Amino acid sequence: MTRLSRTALASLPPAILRPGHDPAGIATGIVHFGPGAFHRAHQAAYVDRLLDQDPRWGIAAVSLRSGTTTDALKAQQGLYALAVIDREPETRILAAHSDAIGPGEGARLRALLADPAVRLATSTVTEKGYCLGPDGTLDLAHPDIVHDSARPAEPASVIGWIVAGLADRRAAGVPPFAMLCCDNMTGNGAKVRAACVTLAREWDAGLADWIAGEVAFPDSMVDSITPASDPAFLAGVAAGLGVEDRAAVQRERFTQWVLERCDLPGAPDLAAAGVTLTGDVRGYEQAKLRILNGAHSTLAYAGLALGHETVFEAMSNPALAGFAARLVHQDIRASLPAIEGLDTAAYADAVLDRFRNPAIRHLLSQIAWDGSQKLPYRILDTTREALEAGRPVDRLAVPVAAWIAFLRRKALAGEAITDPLADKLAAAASGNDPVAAVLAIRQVFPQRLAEDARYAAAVADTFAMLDGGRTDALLAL
Ligand code: CS2
Repeated sequence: MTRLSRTALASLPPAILRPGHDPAGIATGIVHFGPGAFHRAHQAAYVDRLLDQDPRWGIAAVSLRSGTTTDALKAQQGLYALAVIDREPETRILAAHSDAIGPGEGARLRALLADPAVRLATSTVTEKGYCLGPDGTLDLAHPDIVHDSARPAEPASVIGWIVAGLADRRAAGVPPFAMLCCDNMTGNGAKVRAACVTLAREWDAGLADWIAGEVAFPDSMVDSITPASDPAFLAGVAAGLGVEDRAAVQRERFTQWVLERCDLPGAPDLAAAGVTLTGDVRGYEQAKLRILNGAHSTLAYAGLALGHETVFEAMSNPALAGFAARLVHQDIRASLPAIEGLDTAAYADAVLDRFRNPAIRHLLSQIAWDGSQKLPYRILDTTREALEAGRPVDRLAVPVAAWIAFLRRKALAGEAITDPLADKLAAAASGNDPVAAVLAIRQVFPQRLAEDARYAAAVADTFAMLDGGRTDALLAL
């Protein structure tokens, strides 16, 4: 089967929506690290719209570890299909990528990051991709950071590449690019800024001060449910297009990108592409991370324990859906401050409704990845605040207990755990007292939380309910 390409565009079936600009006429103005499905379905869709108005902002997709996506983008001249799978489905060809840089193309990446035409760098490399420690600051003992501290010319980490790019610009008298982190972390911009300044200080104090003073790292919140592109989905896309597309992505219709309002001189006008600018992005970030991602992780671990496979299936279990609704409305919302322009009750209902989309097959096992990196932002911050305020934590203990049960099942079955702390987690979860051993992992649970007697008892009790098959009682909490 032929591959999707610029020439193939003309012969696609009429129902397929085409780019509103000439894909051959776009220049690179944005460098993006981590062109996984989420980036291709989310930020790229906004930039595609922006390119209809201004051709300067094509994206160079950078992948430091695997060439699969960058090879597909190269083979398809940056084109791929975005399938919006909702009550009214549509397929649209995006033409947002002007370049792709895979592993082993460091010289090209270095040149691009120094290019004055590039005014924005963005990233979706997942929480673990930033090499942060449990307190959210750069982990100087992380192997990639140890490498980058010693060899600034050939970075291994994304943080190393950003700092190297900024260093080249400073040396050449080129204004910096703005750096926009699009991963699910609270204060994502501030964390990446601090990480870059810390690494730069290992190299050159003047560079660190320049980055701290001159480079914008706005916080942002991103949201759109994007199930992985599995072989069945790709086969369906190929059948619909009549050409093969190895970079196709799928997502729900809902999409949101909220960005801290700040001065980004020379950067693309993201507001013109539908991005919301606000003075209170932290509020949106917290609401989204705690409500949507918190409920997602809860459904994932509890749903897998109950034998469900997808978010839709988990939400079709009335006891589990009821539990999730109580957790969100009674425990999580109580931890959120008033957020201007956001009614958290309506927001929570809308989120739970999105989980009931029958057209989306979002695997719980996908959400269950990297629990050690996700749970602190999604559940543990809420729990810590609940304890401080004297609110109950029984329901909030359930996702953690279900995570420990999930780790234990995997470890005892000898199955791989996808998590940067996999070995440590497997060892802790397979022992005699899995709850105490997992709570003792300081990279996940801060001491004050793990050693709070009320919390430790709540996790132990809910774990015992799950382990003893008393799920009715658990979900009635
Ligand atoms: C999910 C997120 O995989 C996960 O952990 O919770 O990817 C979620 O679908 C997105 O954040 C939605 O915006």
